[in-house]
Amino acid sequence: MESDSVVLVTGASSGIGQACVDAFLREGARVIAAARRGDRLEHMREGREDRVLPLTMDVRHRAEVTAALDGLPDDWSTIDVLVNNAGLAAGRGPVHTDDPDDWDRMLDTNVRGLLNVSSWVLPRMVERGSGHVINIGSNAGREVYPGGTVYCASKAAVERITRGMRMDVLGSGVRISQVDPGMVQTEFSTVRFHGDEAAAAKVYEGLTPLKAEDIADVVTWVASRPPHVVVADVLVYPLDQAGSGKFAPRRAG
Ligand code: NDP
Ligand code: 8X3
Repeated sequence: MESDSVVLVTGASSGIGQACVDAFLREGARVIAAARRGDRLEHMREGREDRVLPLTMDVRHRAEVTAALDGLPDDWSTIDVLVNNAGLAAGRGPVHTDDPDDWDRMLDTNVRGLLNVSSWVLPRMVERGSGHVINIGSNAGREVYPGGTVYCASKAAVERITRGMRMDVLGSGVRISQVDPGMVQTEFSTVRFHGDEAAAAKVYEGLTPLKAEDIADVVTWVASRPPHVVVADVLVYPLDQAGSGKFAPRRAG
């Protein structure tokens, strides 16, 4: 990755995305930080106005995504690296009792949202003959667990999209990668449990989960390999995890 590259990070207002913004800035990049909560993005920009460009958009709505990206200032519109990170889980119940609105939120964000953003960025990369798309999947895309049916399906779709994209752009000079985190302590569980902080905190009790910065380190490493190298995919677990729902015995304290 060249210094002064332009990196677009979706889901930049929190967790892994926010950590990616900081990590890419440390690498010398300029970062377009995209999410729905524009107030947070404005806050992140403070003191680094020339290096961070907030972009408020809901990735679920293609017209909104297209309008936001069409409106980028000229010196920000050539995107060198896209980190498709915006995503969520909603609900942790069995599929037969889940709220179908939660399915829509997950599929619309994790799958259609990723495609909506890529549909603006990727053709321009292919036309230029350079660029790098890094999709954030999950260990949950590699296996399924009870109560995770639709979330796991959405992340399995991300994995198929990553592989297919790489085949589709083969020969164009564009790189396609995927980073699959295991358990990372972010706002993910608060969102999943619809704002129930106590239920969210329980997920991480007695374990040492990954930090968002651990994943951002991997993402910037993937992006900074020499141009002829494609890190196709990386799975990152905390020490205490060996699969979906497979954790070391919980320790007290
Ligand atoms: P957070 O909840 O902390 O961050 C999610 C980010 O996605 C927020 O910035 C949120 O911003 C953004 N987002 C959600 N919906 C939309 C939308 N419709 N349009 C635009 N932005 C949206 O969670 P994480 O940082 O943990 O999650 C980041 C990614 O990592 C997700 O794809 C998640 O599936 C994946 N992941 C997380 C793991 C974990 O254990 N935490 C493990 C494996 C994968 P805003 O609400 O402001 O729009
Ligand atoms: C998030 C990881 O295992 O909670 O992608 O589904 S898990």
